[in-house]
Amino acid sequence: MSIDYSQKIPNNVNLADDRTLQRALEQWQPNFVNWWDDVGPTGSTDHEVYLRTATSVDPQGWAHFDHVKMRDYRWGIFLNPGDANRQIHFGDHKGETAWQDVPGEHRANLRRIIVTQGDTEPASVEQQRHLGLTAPSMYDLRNLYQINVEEGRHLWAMVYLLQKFFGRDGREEAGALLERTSGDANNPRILGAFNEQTPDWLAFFMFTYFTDRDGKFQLAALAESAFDPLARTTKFMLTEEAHHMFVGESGVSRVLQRTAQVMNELKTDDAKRVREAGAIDLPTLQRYLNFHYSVTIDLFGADQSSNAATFYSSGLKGRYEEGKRADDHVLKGQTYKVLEVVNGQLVEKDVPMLNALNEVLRDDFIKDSVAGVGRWNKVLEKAGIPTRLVVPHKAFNRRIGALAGIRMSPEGRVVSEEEWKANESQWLPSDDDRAFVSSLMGRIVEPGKFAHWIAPPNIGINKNPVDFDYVRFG
Ligand code: BYC
Repeated sequence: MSIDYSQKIPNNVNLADDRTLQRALEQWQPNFVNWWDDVGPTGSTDHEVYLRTATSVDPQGWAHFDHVKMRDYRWGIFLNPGDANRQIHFGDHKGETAWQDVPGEHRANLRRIIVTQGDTEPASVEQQRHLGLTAPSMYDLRNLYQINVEEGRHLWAMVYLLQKFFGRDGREEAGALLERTSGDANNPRILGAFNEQTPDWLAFFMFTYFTDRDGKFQLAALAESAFDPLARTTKFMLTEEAHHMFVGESGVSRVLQRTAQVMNELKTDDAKRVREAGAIDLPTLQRYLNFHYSVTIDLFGADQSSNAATFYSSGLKGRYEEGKRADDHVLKGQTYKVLEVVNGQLVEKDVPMLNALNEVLRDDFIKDSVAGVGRWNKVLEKAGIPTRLVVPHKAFNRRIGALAGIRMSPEGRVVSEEEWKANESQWLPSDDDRAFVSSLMGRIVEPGKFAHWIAPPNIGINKNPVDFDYVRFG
């Protein structure tokens, strides 16, 4: 399954054999490049960046690393190999052969899922577009650009499905993916978190830790799909996604390392003194975490959703690691616990599991997120700092589902509007926090040099030294 780079659009799907599709995609391609030029990474066009490019979809060596001019990055269409005998392994069609085409009755729902997934990819590029101007190092700048080009490629992955399988509707949707804009009041991106800003690098690291992890779980659920082309394309996207979450996890770890070092040097846990010394204080880090975690868990949708039940039963979207679960994979008659507020108290109630599948996926995400927060705490523990970061309660600061709009402390206590107002700036990043973090952001791009507020990484990219020239400025 090596990728043909001699084509205008690199691909491993024999695009040259389907002239109509090839023409449709070649018409979309310049619109994509215009979109990239307009709202992609600011001022990056002439930079030569040490990027990985997929050369095959073989897990044992799928990527090639080299300096590539950002403008010349080859976005393409890469699907994991197919298995002609693959069977649907959950829902009402369990045991039937997976679909190579879209069944008429599932067309609208599949289109909606693919459009929603596709919409997040360009949205994140738009959200991150100015970060290059304040990169804490050349190494970090390279990682930002790597993520940006791969999110662009993920958009290609969804546009391929739309254009190949959804005819004129698909072409229109592919166009609209380049028209909605993150944060635009008139034509925003579809999901809430993708209309928030990513104004500074702490927000970027939290976003890539938490929000890219939503990507991991949603893509993993789609990789189970009965619609085989969707399963195959999302499997390959997952291969790329791992690095994005690594950037977030290691980014926050490095911030913590520096903060802990400053706290130890000054022998203080006073946030004001830590700030004066040019590091990010732990309460600010906790507030950023609270924000990105709560906004991200909203991305799983309402805790009870008839859409989720339909998506599962009709085979469009499975659960995380569906194949590893030891139940009947149909789930009729089973129940799951969700939260609601009764008389000012949070209570659990049992609801049909099929309707609670958004909550099931959210809970899987939460487990995975908490594990990484534990690894962050090890950094503090090793430095002898007693403070620990924690994820807030699932009901904290929610905007979607039964818990939306309930005023809740991070520990999970229902609070009055008054108490919320009095504490909001302790629980979520305040204007002052954001202004402080923003004041630390300055562009540092000499090889091997790092901003004061973040520790250098232990190792570089692709076994290169940390002070390698990851970006050559044109
Ligand atoms: N914001 O029945 P419900 C990634 C809407 S991230 C705004 O619960 P459903 C990436 C919902 O659309 C992965 N609106 O919905 C990460 C519905 O609207 P309508 C992205 C929201 O369908 C970083 C209504 O509320 N992939 O890849 O069960 C960088 C009722 O809700 C939100 C996917 O999401 C929200 N947060 O669940 C780059 C996978 N949540 O139709 C990339 C595909 C819900 O009533 N998407 N609504 O107007 C899906 O599977 C589903 O659409 C959702 C929503 C799970 C998102």
